[in-house]
Amino acid sequence: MLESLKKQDTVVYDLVQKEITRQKDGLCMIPSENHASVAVLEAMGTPLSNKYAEGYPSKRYYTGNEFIDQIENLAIERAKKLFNADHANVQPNAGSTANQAIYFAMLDVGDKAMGMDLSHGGHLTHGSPVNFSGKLYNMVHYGVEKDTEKIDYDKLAELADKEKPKMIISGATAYPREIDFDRFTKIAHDIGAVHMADVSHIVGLILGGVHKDSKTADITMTTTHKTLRGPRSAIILCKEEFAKPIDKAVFPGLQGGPMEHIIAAKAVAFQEAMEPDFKPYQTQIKKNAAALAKVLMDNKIRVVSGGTDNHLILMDATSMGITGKIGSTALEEAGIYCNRNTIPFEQRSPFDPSGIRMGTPSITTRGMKEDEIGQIGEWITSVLKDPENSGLKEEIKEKVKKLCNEFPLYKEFE
Ligand code: DSN
Repeated sequence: MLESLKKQDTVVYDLVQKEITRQKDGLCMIPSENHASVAVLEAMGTPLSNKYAEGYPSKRYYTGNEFIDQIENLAIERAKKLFNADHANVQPNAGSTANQAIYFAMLDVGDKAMGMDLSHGGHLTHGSPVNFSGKLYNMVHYGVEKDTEKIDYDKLAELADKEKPKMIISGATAYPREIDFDRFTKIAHDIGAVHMADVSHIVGLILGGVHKDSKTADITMTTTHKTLRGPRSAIILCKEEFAKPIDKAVFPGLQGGPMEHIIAAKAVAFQEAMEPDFKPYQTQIKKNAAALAKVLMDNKIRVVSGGTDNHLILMDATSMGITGKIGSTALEEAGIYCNRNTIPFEQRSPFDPSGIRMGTPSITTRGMKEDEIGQIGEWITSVLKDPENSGLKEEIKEKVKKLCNEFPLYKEFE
């Protein structure tokens, strides 16, 4: 693969190869990343990228969309089947755009909506003051409780009743606990609000039957590249009554020509998620995360909320006497990739916060299970206990590489 690129542009080729080698030789423990299949990657790298297709299947503004229409329809049909949804829009380019489209469809500028606070695990687009969502809409935030570091649904209901938002957003990017989407729906509907679920992180777990479903939500969106393991992109699923405003908000509201090569890759990923090996994969992601949380806690590292119910762990690096930045940088030097993160009731800056977030979707894709997780947890602990020790980091990096070679990735890119 990549032969033409190699011949034509060695600069780009060399950098691509270095990145492939980094992914092969290191442990990706960033919970929002994954390793897509070669079939998904191939679909993205096709001449479908050349085609403009503003509009929707059979309602395009350009000619030449006979096969593009079939591809987009296939992606729509597979998404509807996979999620048992009334309606699917497969055009959003990214999670942020999908959320923007939903707000555009359901809210007017200045309207009140409610989302999880960023430092408690919410996403930037759930109303952070530095994001369009916080600037254009009157966003009220809920969070976790100080003692449990979990959502208290009774308090959430009280806040919703007091504030009366037009829309309630459930979902998070750094919340290690199961989300009760049905409870969110009830809370929203009791006050006449719309419930929008952002299931981007946990979508695979939901499809795998190891996390509560968001099917009662009025609108669900998800990115397609995290636990779903498809291309870097997003989709919106909704009840029929919201289909028209959602479609109008995506196009012509926000986007122009959809990326049909990415839509083709989404169709491939949706099919993969319907194959028999997908559910066991999701079950193993969750088992691996639980095993990792246990090793870390056994090693006296404070894990936010005392564990995990999903694919991610949020640890408090200050319990090791370091910051999230120091810890995540030291782990990177040992070939273990994760990200620094704020923790609930954060006292530090987002640039050098207290937390480190890590997850198991990518290493589970490689086939790693509890035995490997035990070893990885010990390596993580050693590095975090002694982050300045260059010899130790080099030694662990070599061990990480050896382990990764036992669970190889992308043989096609040798
Ligand atoms: N950047 C993603 C994450 O890491 O959770 C969310 O957009």
